[in-house]
Amino acid sequence: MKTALITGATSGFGLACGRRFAREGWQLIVTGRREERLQELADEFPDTPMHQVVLDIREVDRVKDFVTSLPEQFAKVDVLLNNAGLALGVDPAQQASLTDWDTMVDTNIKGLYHLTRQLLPAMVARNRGHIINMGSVAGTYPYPGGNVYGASKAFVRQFSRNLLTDLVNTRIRVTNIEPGLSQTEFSIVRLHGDADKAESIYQGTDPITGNDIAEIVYWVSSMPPHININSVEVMPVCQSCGPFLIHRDA
Ligand code: NDP
Ligand code: 8X3
Repeated sequence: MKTALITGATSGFGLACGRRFAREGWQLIVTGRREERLQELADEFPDTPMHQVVLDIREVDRVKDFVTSLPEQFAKVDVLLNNAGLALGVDPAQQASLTDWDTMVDTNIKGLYHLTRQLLPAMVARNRGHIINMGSVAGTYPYPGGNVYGASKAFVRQFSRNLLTDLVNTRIRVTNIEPGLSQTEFSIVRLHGDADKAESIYQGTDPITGNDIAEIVYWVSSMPPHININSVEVMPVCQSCGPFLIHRDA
């Protein structure tokens, strides 16, 4: 039985991916801060072996303990889905909260690379594994208010490429998924709980869903072992890239 470790499995993409891999007969290691959501996922799939761990990915010492104390049955991770992450705020840089910036860096960058670093030696020893990182179109294209969030996802994109370079003499695969506008709890979190404002972001659009991303994540993980999908950039049809901005003096 194959094993997928999914961070941020309590909502959105991570939850949808958990369901998808469970339906395909994989066993799961699922993490997130909301214990009741992890339990709900386990209850939904009573026949799926599931190791649920309440873990704040920013607590890097706990990340290490989490990896070293994986039960024997779950210790051989075939897919690591580094999905836990968030955006906080849409203010321009000169007004943005430094606390929010630190939280994004600690979660999207440091949490992701600590967990990856802790798991990699076992993958290299087995010469097997697939690291799937959740990047974003925000890591490639700038937009107003994207500042540190976009920069954190640019880190994820380049880290993914550099991992591939370091691992070129192994069978380990690395993929960066780069979604655009997607309806999850992402915007509610970004707007600090303002659900109405978050809903308005998706009004009149046909956004990506968690199930859409789960389909893509499962697809990249199902490629023949000699194939590595380096990255998948995906937007809903209603989205495109903006023009360059030019400010003209009056
Ligand atoms: P959700 O808010 O629905 O899910 C985010 C997940 O991340 C939750 O399970 C949450 O779990 C977890 N998480 C956040 N902070 C932490 C933390 N400190 N420790 C552990 N887990 C944490 O949003 P999405 O599903 O949309 O987001 C998933 C990923 O996809 C993120 O990396 C996001 O940046 C990225 N993304 C999202 C897009 C979108 O438009 N929605 C587009 C492109 C990329 P809990 O709160 O229980 O800890
Ligand atoms: C989330 C997509 O465009 O809101 O990463 O930054 S976007």
